[in-house]
Formats: sequence, C-alpha cells, structure tokens
Amino acid sequence: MKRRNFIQQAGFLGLSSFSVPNNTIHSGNPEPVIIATWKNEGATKAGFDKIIQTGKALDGVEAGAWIPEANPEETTVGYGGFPDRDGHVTLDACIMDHKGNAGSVTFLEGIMHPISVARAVMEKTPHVMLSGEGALQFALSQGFKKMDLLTPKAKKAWEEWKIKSKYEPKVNIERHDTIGLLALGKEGEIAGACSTSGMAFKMHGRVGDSPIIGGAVFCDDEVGGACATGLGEFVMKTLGSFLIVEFMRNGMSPQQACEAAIMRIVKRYNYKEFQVGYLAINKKGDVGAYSIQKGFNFTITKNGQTKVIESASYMS
Ligand code: SD4
Repeated sequence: MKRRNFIQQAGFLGLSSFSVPNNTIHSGNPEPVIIATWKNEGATKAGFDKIIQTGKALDGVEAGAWIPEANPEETTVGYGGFPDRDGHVTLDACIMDHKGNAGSVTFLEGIMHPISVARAVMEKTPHVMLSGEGALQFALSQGFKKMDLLTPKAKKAWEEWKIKSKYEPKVNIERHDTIGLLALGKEGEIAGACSTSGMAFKMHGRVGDSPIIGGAVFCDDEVGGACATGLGEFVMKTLGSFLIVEFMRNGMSPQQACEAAIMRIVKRYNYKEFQVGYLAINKKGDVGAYSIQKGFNFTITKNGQTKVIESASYMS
C-alpha cells in the first residue's frame, strides 16, 4: 500500500524517466547527482551547479549546505536557527569525502557556515572534531567572521517557548529541517555533509548526531554514502549512516539499507513519537530513502533537473 502510494506520487511528480520501485531511482551510469534531506531545492541546485563547475562532490555538498545555513527563515540550520533553552544558537555540522577524510564541529556559536569550519577541520588540522569555544577560536583563526545568529524571529519563538518551557521533540517540523546531503562528483566519487542548529530549545550543551561521522553522515567510496535527519539521539544509538553503508557493502540496495537501518530503531525503541529519516546513494547513483513516520521527503538534482520526492515510511 505504502509503496503503491509512493509510485503514484512519483508518477504525479513526472518521474517516469526514472524507474521507481519504492524510493529507488536507477540513474544508470554515474553522473553528477546530489540529494538532500527535506524540501531543499535551493540547496541541491546550488550544490549541483558547484559540481558542474569544479567537478567535485565535496564542493557540491558544502555549497548545498550554505543555502539553509545563510537563510534567516530556516529555523533549524545556521543563521536563524532556533536557540537552546538558554537562548544560545549552537551549531553542529560534519563533512566527509571519498577518501575517508572527515571533519566536524559541535556546539559552535556565532559562525554562519559551520559546514565550512568542519571542512577546514578536515583539511587543515590533524583532527576530526572540534567543539565549542575551541571550534570558534579555530574558525576565527581561519578568517571566519563572528556574528549574532539569533534572529528576531528565533528569539520570539524562544521567548514564547519559555512560558511553558516544555521540551517536546516534534516530528517533521515544518517539513524542512536539518540538512543532510550526499553527492556523486564527476569522477563518480562520493561525499556527504550535514548541518543543523539541532533540536529547538534543547538543553544547553546538547550535541546531536549531526556532527557524528557514522551517525549523520558516512561515505565509503567503495560502496556509497548515507545521511540522517530526525531525533539525533536515536541516530547516534544505532550509528545509522555507518550501518546503512555497511548494509550496502553486504549487498543491499540503498532503499533496502535505509529500511533495515530504520528497523533497527523500530525494533528496539519506542518509535511512535519521533521521526528519523535516512537517505542513501550507491556508486551507480541509485538512491534510497526511508523514515519512521510519514512526512519525510528529499530533494534530488540530476541532469540539471530538481525534484522533491516523498519518502516511503514505516508508519502509514
Ligand atoms: C539533531 N538530527 O540535532 C538533528 C535534528 C534533526 O530533523 O535532524 N532534525 O538531533
């Protein structure tokens, strides 16, 4: 039933040139392609253009993340992100290339593009992860500019939240959320990235899955890549993106691997109240997506064409 619905929707979206059993998109020979969690056309278009320009998947996922990071209306990523319960906008991001290099920042304040700081950690330090004040000092040393990321809109939402101060992670907030990106470059190489301001009104100091290599993002150029969105605690407890890549290594399609990783959560935890969504891509450019709850979607740009596609889900 769920799959039939999806196929109907795919037809509606004009995807007849793709073969689409559930969310699998067979794109044939590797050619540049970029996918992002949620409805993020601006991000995948910018990322795709970048790949066409430089050829590189890594440049594409970074350029894609820049779009929501700089958008003050986007309340879950970068500038304009909702703060923690103490009023601080704290950012998590990570990036991984096809050689297995990785960089990440956690609990970073005051920098609009955490994804680029994560890339600088990867390329210019011997480390993988920098956190908090140290991450900020490093960013400033690299020429990033400090700014106030708390917009009037986010401040107002925080002040309203403080009246009840109830922490309740919401499923599918506004249907555009943490951005996870995966891309195939001109050489067929794979890169991934993730950027977020995390759960709105989280505890001060809370870090989610988004800077965790293997949690929110994992790439292995022999196999493919995966990325995550949703309640990070459950992505971390199951190391979802790493798991998906390993499932693909053992022969699963991207779609099967995303489904199997969601089942790991569903079997073990009380999954009814929260959302996790996964995306995966293999070396052929086949794409998969699956989530616990209905309402997850993703964006793909390929051949210069961009589409938003509804993900299949465990819950109907
Ligand atoms: C987090 N995974 O901080 C992020 C939030 C998210 O869709 O992805 N929301 O847990």
